[in-house]
Amino acid sequence: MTGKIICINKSLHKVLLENNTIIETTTRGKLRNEKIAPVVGDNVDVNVVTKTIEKVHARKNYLERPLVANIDKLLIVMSTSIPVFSSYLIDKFLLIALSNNIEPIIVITKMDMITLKEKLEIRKYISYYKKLGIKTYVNSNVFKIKKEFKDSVIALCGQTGAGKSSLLNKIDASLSLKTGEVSDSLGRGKHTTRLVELLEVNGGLIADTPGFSSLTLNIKKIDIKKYYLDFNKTCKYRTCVHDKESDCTIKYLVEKGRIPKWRYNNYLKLLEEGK
Ligand SMILES: Nc1nc2c(ncn2[C@@H]2O[C@H](COP(=O)(O)OP(=O)(O)OP(=O)(O)O)[C@@H](O)[C@H]2O)c(=O)[nH]1
Ligand SMILES: [Zn+2]
Repeated sequence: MTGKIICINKSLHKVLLENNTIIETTTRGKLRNEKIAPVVGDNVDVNVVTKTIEKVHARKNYLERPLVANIDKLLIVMSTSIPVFSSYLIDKFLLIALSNNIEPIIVITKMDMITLKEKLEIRKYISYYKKLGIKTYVNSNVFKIKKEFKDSVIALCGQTGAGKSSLLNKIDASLSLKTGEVSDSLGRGKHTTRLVELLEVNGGLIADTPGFSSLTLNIKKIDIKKYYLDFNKTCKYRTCVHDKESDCTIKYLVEKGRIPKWRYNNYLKLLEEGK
């Protein structure tokens, strides 16, 4: 029977089976011989009689820190104020998600804390991201955000205090996560290193670890433009990274106001962080 590993504790691998039951398995035998180490999130074939994992399916993505496979969606939670809004952080998380074959979804919080003028400013960012084809919601739109959880493995990231726990509480009140404290997204101590666990939330699974907020960029400079959606254009030089080169399509589009300056400045900053 197939299932998904939701938790690993030493040699015990908890698997959520397709019939919605949970079974505790080990990796005795074949897998061990083949030196395949299953991780949380892996889709596996389980022998329910011997309670062993027999096969690990191909992964759609694999992250080392936090150690987890097959994340479907990354919710990028960003507040409009306190902590201050940062399009740079959004762009960074977008890049990390897209380069790892994860669908990014932006959730803006604390729209109620800003003036009308500031709201218009934030709306400009929201429409640009939407234009790029990225789903962008405000956190009051719980109905739409809830739907994203169904049948998906979701991770949350964002600055401390952005409203991640508050959002999860709105999505599933039974989680009763503590908010407004220095804590991780599921209300536990920040410095206790724990293993990732997948929890059932609203018909989907959520990866329970604050580790996603400190995901780092691990991508070559030349590859950044591939995943920086509006920057994957052909310039005079094939190897153009849209920085100091001449005849650069992107720089032309920025000059003409077709790509916003902030988006280009964030790109240059991320380019510096590339390998
Ligand atoms: N006014 C307002 N306050 C909010 C909103 N969302 C969250 N908050 C408040 O912001 C504070 C921080 O929210 P949390 O949900 O704890 O933030 P977090 O992202 O989980 O923070 P960490 O656990 O530190 O990562 C809490 O006091 C929340 O009540 C919102 O949309 N509007
Ligand atoms: Zn260029």
